Amino acid sequence: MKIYDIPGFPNPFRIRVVLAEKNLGDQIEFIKIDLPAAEHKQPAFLAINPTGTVPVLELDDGLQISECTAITEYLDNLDGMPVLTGKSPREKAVIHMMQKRAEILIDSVGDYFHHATPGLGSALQAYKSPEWVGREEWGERQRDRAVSSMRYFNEVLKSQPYIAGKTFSMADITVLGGLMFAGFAQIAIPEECTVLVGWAAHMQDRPSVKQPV
Ligand SMILES: N[C@@H](CCC(=O)N[C@@H](CS)C(=O)NCC(=O)O)C(=O)O
Repeated sequence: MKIYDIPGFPNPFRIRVVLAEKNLGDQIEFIKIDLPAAEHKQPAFLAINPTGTVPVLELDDGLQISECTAITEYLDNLDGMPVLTGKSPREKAVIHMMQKRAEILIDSVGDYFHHATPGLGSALQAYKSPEWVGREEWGERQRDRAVSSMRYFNEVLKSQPYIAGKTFSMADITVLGGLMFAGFAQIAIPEECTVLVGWAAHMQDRPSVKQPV
């Protein structure tokens, strides 16, 4: 299998944690996509993923799967023993619900970073909406959305050890990716979110998070 990504970026991080959790790292060939050079916006990459984002998983038969949730579902179920996406219908439903909420966090941070800050630099400016449509104001609203999301997860974690309940799941990985991205985009976690901060620190002890593939 191949993965198109760029190491150290938040969404690629999500899949690299999954690979570590499932011990699949040695089955993957990584192909680096140069995001700051806008390689992901060129026709060759858009043919792989029309949304122009990484990561993308490519199977040996050529099928290309984008979207971290879809990639995680595939990798987690490959051995018939899912540990990140739920086993029972109830577990699956809750994990997917919380995964969607976690994606609101990571996507809001991404929208703020790309639209209200210089983002990844000048090569990508051409792919943003022009200033006159209120791009920056919209971007600022995404930052507020990300901060509300942090407050929400802080409340969730007051009554359960993990984002989707009693066990570690892909939703935890997504929130960690969101907080990682927030740090990069200089969106501070609100001071009162001490439970979220403590949880994130505790998650760093997990081998897959400490050392993703
Ligand atoms: N919903 C997508 C998000 C992927 C995403 O936004 N990836 C970032 C890298 S962290 C990206 O490719 N950004 C490039 C851009 O938006 O220009 C997923 O789950 O895979």
